[in-house]
Amino acid sequence: MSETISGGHLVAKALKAEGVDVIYTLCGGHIIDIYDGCVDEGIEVIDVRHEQVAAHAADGYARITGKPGCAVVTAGPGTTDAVTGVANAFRAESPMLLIGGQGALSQHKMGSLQDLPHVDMMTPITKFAATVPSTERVADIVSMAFRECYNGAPGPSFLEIPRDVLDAKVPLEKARIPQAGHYRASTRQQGDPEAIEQLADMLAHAEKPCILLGSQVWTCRATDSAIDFVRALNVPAYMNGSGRGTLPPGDPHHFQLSRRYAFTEADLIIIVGTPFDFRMGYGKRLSPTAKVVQIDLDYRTVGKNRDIDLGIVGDAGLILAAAAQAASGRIQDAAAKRKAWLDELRAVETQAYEKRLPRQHSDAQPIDPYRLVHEINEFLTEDTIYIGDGGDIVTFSGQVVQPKSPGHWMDPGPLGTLGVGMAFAMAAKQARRDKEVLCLFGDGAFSLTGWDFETMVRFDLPFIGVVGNNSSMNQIRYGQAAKYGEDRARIGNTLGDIKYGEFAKLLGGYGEEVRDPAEIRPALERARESGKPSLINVWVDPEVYAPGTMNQTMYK
Ligand SMILES: Cc1ncc(C[n+]2csc(CCOP(=O)(O)OP(=O)(O)O)c2C)c(N)n1
Ligand SMILES: [Mg+2]
Repeated sequence: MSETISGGHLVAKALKAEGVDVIYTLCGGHIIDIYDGCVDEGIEVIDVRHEQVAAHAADGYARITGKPGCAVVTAGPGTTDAVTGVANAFRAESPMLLIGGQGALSQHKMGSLQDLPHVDMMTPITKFAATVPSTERVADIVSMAFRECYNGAPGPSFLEIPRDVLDAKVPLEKARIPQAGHYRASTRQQGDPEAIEQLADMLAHAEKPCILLGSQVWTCRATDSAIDFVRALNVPAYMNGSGRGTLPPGDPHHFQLSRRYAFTEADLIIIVGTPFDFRMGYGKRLSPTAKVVQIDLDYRTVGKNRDIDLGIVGDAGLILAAAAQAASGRIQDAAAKRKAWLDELRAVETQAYEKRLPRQHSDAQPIDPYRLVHEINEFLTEDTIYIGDGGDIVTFSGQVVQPKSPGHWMDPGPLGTLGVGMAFAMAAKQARRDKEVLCLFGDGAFSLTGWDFETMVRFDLPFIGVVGNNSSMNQIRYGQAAKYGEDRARIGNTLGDIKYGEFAKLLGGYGEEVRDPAEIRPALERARESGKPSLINVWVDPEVYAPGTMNQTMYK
């Protein structure tokens, strides 16, 4: 008799071939054969408390490792619970595979337990969504799904595997099992050489250029090319999303607080790997007279919402390296030529920084959120991965917290999903045990997925959690107060005074409460030293709001 293999074991082989060494999951009878396959392939199984967390963790794993992440959830409610995580990965261009269970093919549309039209539901928020039709094809279709994750800008794929397809055993020689490194090609593109020449020309003529390094700079692992580019051509750089930390704070080309000024005054603006979405004011805030260049992995993003002077589709690193090389002979003495422009921006930057400094040093009680995010920023090391998960408090941190290394900043991305924090911390710590992980939560955001603190304890994944607690969904409350008046502003946004430090202790972690701003730093130190998953609950002033919240820029 020939050797046989089951669907679940074929899934595990296909994951292994892709280099996936962990799956995030919440169990169900439809999917247990995948676990059994993971045992054989040496793939770790991290079981969480909510499928949303499993999907966010797969997203986070992809961002941290550069490999696709994988979440496995059961049919029906398991899959619907994971929808938010897939949607977040879709908007954030994060390559992950969600595998959902499904009722047996033999009971198709008969009303089996947990049966739902998963593929129809997932199609608009994935790059690829399909049913696996036969056991022989399981590994083949998993590899297909991974291939599709890398079509243009990366993103998620979804597969549902009917229970009878997953559990059945087929002769080994009948199953197609793609081998590692032999079933998909690199999709990195260098960009049109003519367009690179044009960019080099524009750079040679620009007196006041600036560059925005977006999330794809990290996705493409283009850090070195980006640094070489800005240094060789003496171009001031702004960073957003996962692109934060490409240059360390203090670097002469690192700018943050003068972005609006630069976008108004520049004569050449190069946008790398970030769309003209709400975070960019849909491109409307760029000087109408500046030349605008957009570089992106996705042709659909280039020129969307705003006209551009030059668009280049491809890999940020390859394009920036080629452009720097092409321009190098054409710009004589780039550094000297642009010194005045950099000095001008630095002066704007310094002024903005100094204006805010008293707030960052505030001794007020309840604590000024600026003080909290300032303390966090000072506390971060080169090896601390920073995660922001919340509303107003995270808007504060976006202005003040500067990651010290590339790939050390995580936020949900343009879906603005509350509840990513615990999952990102889980994935970051699991994938990079050598790193410290610090997550700042709003109290509202924390409570969406906070039970997975228990998973952090169970899998011994120490991290420093900080809850900026204002007993409110404050970012929404501000908009209600502004629109309907203070007396009607407390509807639907008020939370209890929960001592999240006690919650951490209940679940086996380290916890503290902080009311005195002078105690923030020592509490952070103690959390670091505890070596446990921790929550420092910092009571912040509910009556102060971040500027971004007050001018409601997220809706503009
Ligand atoms: C999943 C999800 N639900 C709702 C929202 C809308 N929302 C944006 S900010 C916010 C308030 C968050 O409160 P908290 O995390 O406590 O932060 P705070 O604004 O109080 O600092 C809400 C509910 C969202 N972005 N994501
Ligand atoms: Mg809050």
